[in-house]
Amino acid sequence: MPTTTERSTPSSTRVATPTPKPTSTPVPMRGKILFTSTRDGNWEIYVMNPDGTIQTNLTNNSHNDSMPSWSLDGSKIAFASDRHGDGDIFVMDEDGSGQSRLTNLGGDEEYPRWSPDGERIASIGGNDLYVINSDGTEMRQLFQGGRNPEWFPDGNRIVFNANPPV
Ligand SMILES: [Ca+2]
Ligand SMILES: [Ca+2]
Repeated sequence: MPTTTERSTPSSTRVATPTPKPTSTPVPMRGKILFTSTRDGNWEIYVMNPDGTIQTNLTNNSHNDSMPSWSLDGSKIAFASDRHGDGDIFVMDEDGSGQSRLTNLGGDEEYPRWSPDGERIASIGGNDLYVINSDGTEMRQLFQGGRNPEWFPDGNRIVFNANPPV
């Protein structure tokens, strides 16, 4: 008489639920647009939603505020303002609070651009290319005769229009 042997099958194998892994470091997306306008009588920096709603004047003074630049994480805005006579670089929080002056050269400083790590700001002062720490320290001239600086994503290089004096 045949004997039946019961095969024991392994009880259900537990499959670990895979933990989703981020493919890259997420960059905060604030979904806001910075722009400048003279609609209130002089140059001001505004922020609005991408659909044009909730337009807020962040500077709101009687001097010219322009050339806004987001830090990569969206928490800070660098900009140029002539509120102290000539153009200087300022930094403010994303809601317009905490406005502080970073530069004080005799001429106009303009075109501020954040380094990718938020530690430095490139700008043009008197037609020369400068880099300054975002806390206002260690301003250094990098090149005589330059415009329109932009950082490479690696933060180690800056591209700009060279216009050296003749
Ligand atoms: Ca203004
Ligand atoms: Ca200045």
